[in-house]
Amino acid sequence: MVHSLRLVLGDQLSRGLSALADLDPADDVVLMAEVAEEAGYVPHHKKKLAFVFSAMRHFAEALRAEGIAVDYRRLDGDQAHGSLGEALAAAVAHHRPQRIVMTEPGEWRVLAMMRDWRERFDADVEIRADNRFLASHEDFRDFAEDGRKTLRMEHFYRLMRRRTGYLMHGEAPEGGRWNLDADNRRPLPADIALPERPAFAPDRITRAVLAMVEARFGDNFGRLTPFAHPVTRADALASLDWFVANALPFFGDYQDAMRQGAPLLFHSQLSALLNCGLLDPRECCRRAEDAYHAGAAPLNAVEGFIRQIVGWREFVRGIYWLKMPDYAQANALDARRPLPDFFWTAETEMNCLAQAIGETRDNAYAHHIQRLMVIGNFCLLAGLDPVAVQQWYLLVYHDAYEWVEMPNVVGMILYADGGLFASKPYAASGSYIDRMSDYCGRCRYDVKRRTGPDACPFNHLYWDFLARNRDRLKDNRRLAVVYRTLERMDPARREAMRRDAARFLEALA
Ligand code: FAD
Ligand code: DLZ
Ligand code: SF4
Repeated sequence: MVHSLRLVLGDQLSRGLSALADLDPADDVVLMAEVAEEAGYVPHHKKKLAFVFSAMRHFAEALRAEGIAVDYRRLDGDQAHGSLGEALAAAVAHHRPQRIVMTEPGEWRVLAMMRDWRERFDADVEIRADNRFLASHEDFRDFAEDGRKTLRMEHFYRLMRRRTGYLMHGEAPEGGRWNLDADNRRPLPADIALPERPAFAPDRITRAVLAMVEARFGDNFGRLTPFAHPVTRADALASLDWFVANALPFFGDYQDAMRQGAPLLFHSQLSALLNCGLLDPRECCRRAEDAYHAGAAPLNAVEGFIRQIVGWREFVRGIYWLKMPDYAQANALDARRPLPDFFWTAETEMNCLAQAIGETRDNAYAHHIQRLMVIGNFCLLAGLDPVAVQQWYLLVYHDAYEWVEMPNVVGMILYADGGLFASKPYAASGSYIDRMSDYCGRCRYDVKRRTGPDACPFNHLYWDFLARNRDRLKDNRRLAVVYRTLERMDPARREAMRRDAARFLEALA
C-alpha cells in the first residue's frame, strides 16, 4: 500500500514543488497523466501541446532517475484517461494510498475539480499552496485590501522589491529610481546585430511526442515543426544562461521594439519555462541581479527584467485569484464582435498584424509588444468579444495558462474590467506601431493617413473607438487631452473617420 500519491500537473514540473516536499521514495508514488480534457479544454497550438507533453515525459524520467516511482499515464498509452479526475481515480484504485498530495493549480477550473476530489476519494486529499510564486494569495489580498481605491502594479512592485531585496540598498532602490521604464522605449537601430539563439534538437522522447501530436491534433492551430524548444531542466538552465549573457544587456533599451522577421529580438523566451515550472522566478531574478553587480548588464535592463517577473507576473496572478470566477465574463465596454478569420490565417493586408499573427502561428510565441500593442490594440479598437479574445490568447501561446493570460487580456488589452488595474485603455493609433517597428514601410496602408481607402485602419479605428466609448471614458483624466482633441476636430473629418471605421469593421469576416 502506498503512503502518499503525489499528483504533478503539466505546469508543475519543479523538483521543489510543494507536492513533492517530504516525498519518501520508499513509500510514495508520483502520478502524472496526459489527459484528453487538459489537452482539449481549448484547442491548444500544436507546439504548445508538444512542449507540455515532452516536458512532462522528461520530468517523469528525471524523477525515475532519482529512484522515485512515477505512475505516468500517456495519452497514447494503454491507460489513457479522459480527465485528471479519471486518471486519479484509476491510480487511487491501483495504489490505494492513505493520502493524496497535490499543489494548487494555476486555473480556477482545476481548483474546483480538486475540491471535489476531497469528497470523492477515500483518502486524505491535501492541497498545498504553490510555493513557486513569491507572493501568496494572502499577501496579495492584504495588498489589495490595504485601503486602496485602485490596484496599481507599481505599488505592488515596490512592495515586492522591498520584500525580496532585489536591486535594493536598504530601503532605497538601486540607482535611486524604482522603475526605469521611461529608458526602455528605444527604437531598434537598423544596423544592430541580433544574437543567435541556441536550438534544442528533439531527442527520442520529443520525437515520439511530435508524432503523437501530429497524429491526434493535426488539425489544431499552428506549425508543429521545426520544434527546437528546451524541454528539460538542463535545457531550461542553458536557456537562462544564454539569455543573461547574450540578450539581457540589451533587454531594457529595446524592450518595446519590433522588427519584421525578428520575432525574439532581445526577449528572454523564458515564460513557458517559468510557467511550466522548469525555471524558478527567483533564480531568474538572482541571475539577472548578479549580471548587474558584475557589470555585465546595465540597470535599466536588469530592473526591467526583474519588474516583469516580480512585478507584472506576480501581480496578474494576484488579480486572477482575487477576481475569479466573475472576471472571466467581464465586458465593461460591451464589446461583441467575433474574431475575424485572419486571427487563424494571418491573411490580412495590415502588415503589423500579419507579421505578429504569422509568427504566433509559426512559433506559438510573440513578444509582449506584439501581444499588447499590435494584436491587443486591434482587439480593443475593433471591439472584439472578450471571451473570444481570451480563448484565442489561451490557445495560441506556449506560455498560456488562464492565471496569466486572463488578466493580460481582460485588464491590460481590453479594459473589459473597467480599469481595475490599468489607468486607461492601451489604445493607440498607427503612429505608435510606426515609431516602434519597421512594419509600416512594407504595408499596403499609409500610416500617415487617417481617412480614405489607403488610411492605416488603426488611425480611424482609434478615433472611432474613443467616440464610440465617449460616455464610458470621457471622465478618465488620463484621456482628457485626447477627448479635447476629438471635440475640436473638424466634424466632417470626424464623420469621415466614423464612416471608414464602420466600413472596415463591416468587412471583417
Ligand atoms: P520577456 O519580455 O523576456 O519578459 C521576461 C518575463 O517577464 C517573461 O518571461 C514573463 O514571465 C514575465 N512577464 C513579462 N510581462 C508579463 C506580463 N504582462 N504578465 C505576466 N508575466 C510577464 N505571459 C505569459 O506568460 N502567459 C500568457 O498567457 C500571456 N498572455 C499575454 C496576453 C496578452 C494580451 C499580453 C499583453 C501579454 C501576455 N503575457 C503572457 C505577458 C508577456 O507578453 C509574455 O510573458 C512575454 O511576451 C513572454 O515572452 P518572454 O519570455 O520573451 O518575455
Ligand atoms: C496545458 C496542459 C496540457 C495540454 N495537457 C496536460 C495534461 O495532459 N496533463 C496535465 O496534468 N496537465 C496538462 N496541461 C497543464 C494543465 O492544463 C494545467 O495544469 C492546468 O491548466 C492548471 O494550470
Ligand atoms: Fe499596421 Fe497601419 Fe503600419 Fe500597416 S500602416 S503596418 S496597418 S500600423
